[in-house]
Amino acid sequence: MFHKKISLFLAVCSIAVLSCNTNTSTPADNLIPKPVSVTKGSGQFTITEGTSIIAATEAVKIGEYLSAQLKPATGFALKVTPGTAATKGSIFLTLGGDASLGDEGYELSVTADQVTVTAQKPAGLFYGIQTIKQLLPEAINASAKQEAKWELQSVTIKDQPSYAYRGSMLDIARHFFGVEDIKRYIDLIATYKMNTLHLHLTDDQGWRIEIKSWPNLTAHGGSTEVGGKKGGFLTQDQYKDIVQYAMDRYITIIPEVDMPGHTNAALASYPELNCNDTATKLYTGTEVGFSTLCTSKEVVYKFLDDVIKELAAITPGQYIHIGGDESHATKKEDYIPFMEKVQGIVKAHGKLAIGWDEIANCTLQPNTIAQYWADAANSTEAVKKGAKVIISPARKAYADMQYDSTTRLGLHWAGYIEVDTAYIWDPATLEPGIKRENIVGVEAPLWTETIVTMDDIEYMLFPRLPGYAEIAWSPVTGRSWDEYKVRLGNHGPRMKAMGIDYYPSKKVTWK
Ligand code: TNX
Repeated sequence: MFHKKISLFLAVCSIAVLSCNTNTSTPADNLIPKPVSVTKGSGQFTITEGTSIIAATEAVKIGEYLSAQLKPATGFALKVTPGTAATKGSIFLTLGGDASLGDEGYELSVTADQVTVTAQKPAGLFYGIQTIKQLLPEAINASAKQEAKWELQSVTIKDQPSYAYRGSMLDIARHFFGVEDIKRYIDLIATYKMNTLHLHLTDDQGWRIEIKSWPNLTAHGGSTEVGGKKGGFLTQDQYKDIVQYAMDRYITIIPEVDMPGHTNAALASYPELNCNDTATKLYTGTEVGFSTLCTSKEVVYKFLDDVIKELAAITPGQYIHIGGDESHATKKEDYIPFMEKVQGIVKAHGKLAIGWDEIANCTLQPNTIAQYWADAANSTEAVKKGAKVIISPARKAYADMQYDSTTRLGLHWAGYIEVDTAYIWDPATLEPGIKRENIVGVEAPLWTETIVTMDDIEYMLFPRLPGYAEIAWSPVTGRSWDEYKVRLGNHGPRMKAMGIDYYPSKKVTWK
């Protein structure tokens, strides 16, 4: 009996050892997005109650963000002190260093004595902090106090993004999502070093941003959503709060007002926007391409001028997205001068325009960006006209596409997008006519015809979003699915600790 017990004990031990041996990687091996260079050292730094955060004056706010990020799981309230020199046992955030790191790059050094993040600009420090979090045990992502040793392995990391534009889009028009959900969305994309959130604010099913000079847009046009339930909208104050929250995380909000199609909510709210002067009915279905503003009416341009003026005034970012997709109910000869005129309105209010790839049919203002979603010919045409392109190919980057035929949410008109399909592509070689130098970056849009709750959002975004973030951030050389899928699998407990109920794809071995 005694011997049996011992041998059972030994058997269990050796299995434990074996399973440990099969996964000896450390957090530094599993970073997403993968840094440009990681050199592991020996020893580790331990964060304790007494660890202080020392930050350059311009970085005190970032130091406070770090302290707040570490607090829930560690229970420590780390003190942040302004300063220009590190002391032993501190986390030091400092500006300067290697100029080649650029506006968003950072260098992170972890030794037994201290952690130092160096960057040219505060944004780089912010990204360094995201890396620090991923170097800590996964329990750091929990929202309540955990028992863990808060150790970071010694390492030197040099890192900077491949693309300047790294984003996601959330459609709050088909189903409305309010301030708390949008803030969580911002936190989730910030974790993966994305810097842009495109908000699709208006569509056939709802107008979701308060426009003071046209109040019925939200009073009536925002009152429902897909499926017929009560809708909702953001007041300008709420929008400003979101913009600030995003800015504190180095994320730019790009607001989209879609036009001349996808406008039923506006057409239902103001009869004069229709060619027959008759308001349409509110729409709660999911068809596309049936609505259009009356492009020959002066009042329509007065309307758009007011809308863009109000939006520009509360949007510090330089871009306003003017949609332009799927305007099947607008004649092409009307669509072209309309989109050209609206680009002018955006410019008059001091902003630059982005349009979905159909905008390539028009004369483009210098600096208008085309967003490639469906039509390679359009996008290539935009490049020929000198425009830069955001790469969001539906067949690769649409987060509302189902993973496979069993996915309970989402659509599949552009195909099924398993986690490997979402990862295995390179924006710079996707289309022969769109080269690296024509591309500002990558965006993964999430349309919400079938997405009703924050849980639904997270299920569709995860685990694809970390891959999109990596495509936008990490060098293409050295990227491979076989290597990435191991990191992603090891990342599972982190997503769980963040409270994300991700799709457990069979293509990945989950830790
Ligand atoms: C196409 S993408 C659309 C959206 C839909 C989406 C659903 C684009 C510019 N237009 O209106 O919501 O497909 O996947």
